Amino acid sequence: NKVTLIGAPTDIGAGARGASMGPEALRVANIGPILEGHGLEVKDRGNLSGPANPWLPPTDGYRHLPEVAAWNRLVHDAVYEELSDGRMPILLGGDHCLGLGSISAVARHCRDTGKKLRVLWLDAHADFNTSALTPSGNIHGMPVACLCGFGPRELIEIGGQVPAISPKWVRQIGIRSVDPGEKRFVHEQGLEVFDMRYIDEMGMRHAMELALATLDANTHLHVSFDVDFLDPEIAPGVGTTVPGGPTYREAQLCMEMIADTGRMGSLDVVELNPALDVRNKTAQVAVDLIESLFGKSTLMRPKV
Ligand code: DIR
Ligand code: MN
Ligand code: MN
Ligand code: MN
Repeated sequence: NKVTLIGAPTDIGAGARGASMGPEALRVANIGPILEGHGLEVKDRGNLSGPANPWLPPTDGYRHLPEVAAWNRLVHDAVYEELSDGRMPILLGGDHCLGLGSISAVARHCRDTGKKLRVLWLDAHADFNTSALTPSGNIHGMPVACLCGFGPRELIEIGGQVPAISPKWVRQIGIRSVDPGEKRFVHEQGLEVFDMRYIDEMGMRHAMELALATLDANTHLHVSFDVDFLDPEIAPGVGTTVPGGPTYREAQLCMEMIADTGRMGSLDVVELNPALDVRNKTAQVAVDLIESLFGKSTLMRPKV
């Protein structure tokens, strides 16, 4: 059980500055030692180094496209290298545009090894915008669309095959903010979304049972954890808070049910913004939840 922490200190795709400080805040919240406490061999390969944030308005519907592409190539290469080495990559973001580099590398690894890929997208947002649909030009609102082949060539080609993934492989949980054009596109592409209304009506347990239902022994499960998934009451340190997210208990259950599958092969922790946090509490809650993702439980539990 070998994991590798990969820091990607950038806010290049975000609408607020500060997610570039995320990797260090997660280290300060003891992510490394806490994972070691669960019997994992942890390597921290430090931070990637990419272009600075020029903080410009959109060009042709995108903000900072060349810089976003450069960061994602770095992330892709690092994640792919760790997977090829038989280690589980944990991407410490950085904003969620980096899910593109990370998941395109995971998809490539799955093609190499004949594994089936499932992507669990924990987020307040669907991140399914395109340059025509986006209200902001911020590429952190576009990675799922890019992974599915809808985006500029320099982003969709990063993993060597277009599209990198099929919308059928994605399950989204916790969604409660989708832009008007994006909403139609999510529907057209048939993304499987367990939004907050679904969780209110059916409960986190049922949502996760369905989201995890088609995993098998040959599945690589990638978890992309946007910290704004969480209710802002427990996680204020993010650039785009949306009220009405999962509570601490609901989020714990979500993570524990993922852990129970034993299928998680890679993880992104993104959008943590220490500039907006309160005494690093959002980093601490994120690390606490990541601990559950790696098997922390209150009692001994029978193997399922
Ligand atoms: C909004 C905000 N949907 C946009 N997106 C995200 O600008 O595309 N915020 N991902 O975290
Ligand atoms: Mn592998
Ligand atoms: Mn996101
Ligand atoms: Mn989000």
